Amino acid sequence: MPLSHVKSEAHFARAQKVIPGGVNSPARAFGGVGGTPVIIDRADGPYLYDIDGNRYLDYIGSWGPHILGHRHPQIMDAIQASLQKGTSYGAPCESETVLAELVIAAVPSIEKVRMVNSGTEATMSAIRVARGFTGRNVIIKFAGCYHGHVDSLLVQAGSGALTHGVPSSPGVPAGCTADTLSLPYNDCQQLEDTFSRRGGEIAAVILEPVVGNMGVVIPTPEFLQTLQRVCRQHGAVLIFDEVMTGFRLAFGGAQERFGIRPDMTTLGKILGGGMPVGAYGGRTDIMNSVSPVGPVYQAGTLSGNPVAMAAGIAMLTALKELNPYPALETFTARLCVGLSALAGKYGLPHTIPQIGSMFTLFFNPEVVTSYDVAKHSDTKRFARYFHAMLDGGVYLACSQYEANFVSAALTEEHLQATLQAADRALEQIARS
Ligand code: KE4
Repeated sequence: MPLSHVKSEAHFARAQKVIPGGVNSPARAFGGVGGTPVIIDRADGPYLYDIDGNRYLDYIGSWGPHILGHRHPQIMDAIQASLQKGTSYGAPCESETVLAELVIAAVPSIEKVRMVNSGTEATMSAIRVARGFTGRNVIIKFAGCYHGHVDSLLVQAGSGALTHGVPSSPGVPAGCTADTLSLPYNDCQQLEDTFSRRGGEIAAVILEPVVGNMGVVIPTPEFLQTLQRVCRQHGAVLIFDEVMTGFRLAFGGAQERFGIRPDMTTLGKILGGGMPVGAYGGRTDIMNSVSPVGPVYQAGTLSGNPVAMAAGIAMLTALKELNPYPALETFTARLCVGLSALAGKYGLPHTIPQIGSMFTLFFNPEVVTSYDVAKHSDTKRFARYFHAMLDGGVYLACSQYEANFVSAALTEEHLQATLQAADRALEQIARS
């Protein structure tokens, strides 16, 4: 039974008059699934509540940040306490150092770290630093990976760019992307060949060490090992974009799971506990090229904002205390086994890559290893599944080319409710 979205529809019509597409980020616009985005009124624990009074089990958690669920007491208390001391100083404060120390303790490859305000700022800055440090210009990225809306990285990008069918954006001058090479993810041979031909020009390779932005795509061990080897051989900076996977797949991120030590790492999402925080960091020799120590300029009025730092400190402290990762892995694995059984029961070709608390149900019979495979997914069938689940009170990522995120606020009761909604949804779409 479809839910009532009368108020959301009315408000979204109003929003579209004053905000492009009615959204401040295209990923929220339901472009990949059609229909009208529900307007959220509030969130608590595992739930989102829209302005029509509908309640949803939340499987995006603000696209990753809310690994402990919404309004976690430790994070909310820290934000409230910080607010009593003001909102922003434009001068150094203790909490910036405390959060930097927590990041460095959690991610050993990070020896020095700079806070910024978004994942995009983190990757944009990391690219500039890698180019400044090496004196080289060429950057390698991988098709389907999304690293924020950085000019030089909006080439065959994933996430909203892929969802909306514009993986390489207009408005980016050719000069900005002339030095960006986009290779197939998980393709060791093309990586090797590119380095053989142009190794001396390559400043950095940036990748999602587990892709979330074309749906979940897991790297082969050989791919990661090849990456590390060729970067070291040719003096290129290996950048793990862990904006999504950092503190998500393990406390030390994907690099902890895979035992790979990148030269630089970008972070965001969970790091801010729901507040706007990004960060980039890595080897001391590289990070010492950043102003004011070195010549590579990067700055930000609200970087290291004390309220955001307080939220990040509370988040990382809670994650260390609670260690939710084993339970998240078990929950997510059980959920995906259940979803796959249901999709199979209704004869729906699918694959469900899952790692840690990230998963995607691809309506695609092939195991998705790269952009070329992902793009053959049945996005129309996904759209019907998404809306059927939404009507069932389950809020999934609104694109086939996004990851879902399980939070520690979800319990057995929620797992069963999700599978019951999926049973109805998958039966419904199998019939249509
Ligand atoms: P932000 O600038 O959106 O904070 O971070 C950009 C970014 C960088 N790197 C990775 C691996 C990312 O996943 C992101 C942002 N992720 C998307 C979701 N796929 C954010 C959602 C949105 O754009 O609204």
